[in-house]
Amino acid sequence: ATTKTSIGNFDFENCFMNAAGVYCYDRNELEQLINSQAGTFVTKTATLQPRPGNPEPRYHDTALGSINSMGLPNLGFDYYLDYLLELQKTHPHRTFFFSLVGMSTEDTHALLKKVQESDFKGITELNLSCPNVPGKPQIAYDLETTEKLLADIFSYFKKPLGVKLPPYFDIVHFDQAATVFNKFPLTFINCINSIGNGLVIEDESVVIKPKNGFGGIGGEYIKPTALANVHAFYQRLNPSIKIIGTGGVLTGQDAFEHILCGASMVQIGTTLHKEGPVAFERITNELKDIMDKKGYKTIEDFRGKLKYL
Ligand code: RRO
Repeated sequence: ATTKTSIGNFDFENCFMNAAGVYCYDRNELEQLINSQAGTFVTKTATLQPRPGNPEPRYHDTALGSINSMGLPNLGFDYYLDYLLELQKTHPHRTFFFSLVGMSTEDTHALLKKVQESDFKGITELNLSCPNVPGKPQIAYDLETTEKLLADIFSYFKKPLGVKLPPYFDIVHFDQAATVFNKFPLTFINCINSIGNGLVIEDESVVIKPKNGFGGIGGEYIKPTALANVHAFYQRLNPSIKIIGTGGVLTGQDAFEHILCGASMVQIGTTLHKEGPVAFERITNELKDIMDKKGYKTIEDFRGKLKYL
């Protein structure tokens, strides 16, 4: 079996990649992803200026997943764009993802205008779902703001663009969000970011410092929510908007389920943080074994074909 895939007009040798925030802070980490089995990478979400992020400890692994309140630490837009432009010369046949968001609406437009004016030929992922910057709500929970933002963006942005979404938890919210996204020429949506503002306790204490321990939850805890979001949008979106499935992928079986729900690409966050880039080889082999047993030759043979009772 092959796990190759495509998003928009771009082909990828493997449907697995990192989730933004994990293994993508600097050139050293990104280079390890390039040299792994991953089909591509996405950068740490970049802001206009570099940011140190929240005080440490700000990431903690648990038996069933992780909690983080990183606070958008990143090396700044120029650092990641310079590297991506360099990779276009050294790896001309590969496509990489550039994750971005501004600390304000004005910054977001400034960032996207810089991408539009640059030679960047890859795919841009606009992060509408960071749960960890004090005083800044997850943008995509406000659909009126999101619709206006996307309308303004698509007036000047003509390159491939997708959005990283927070989990939604109500059928009416799936309906309302899909109605907004269907108005725009999005290349993809990515479901889901961490489940925002959970609380992990060990030994009578919180485990991370920022926000008195509140942080985004990832890993095994979140797979059912991630699958529901992938499938809810798969049922509702125009088929030209591809879906990236993220959340709770520990094994090839988890990835198989994301693809059954409609995902064209599968991202790995908490498991990549725990295991390192060798996770891509293990999970890819596990998915191929499942496909071989079932007689599926490509992921298109079962993508979106979830069975109902
Ligand atoms: O940096 C973070 O705290 C962070 C971000 Br921007 C995000 O989108 N999701 C997350 O879990 N952490």
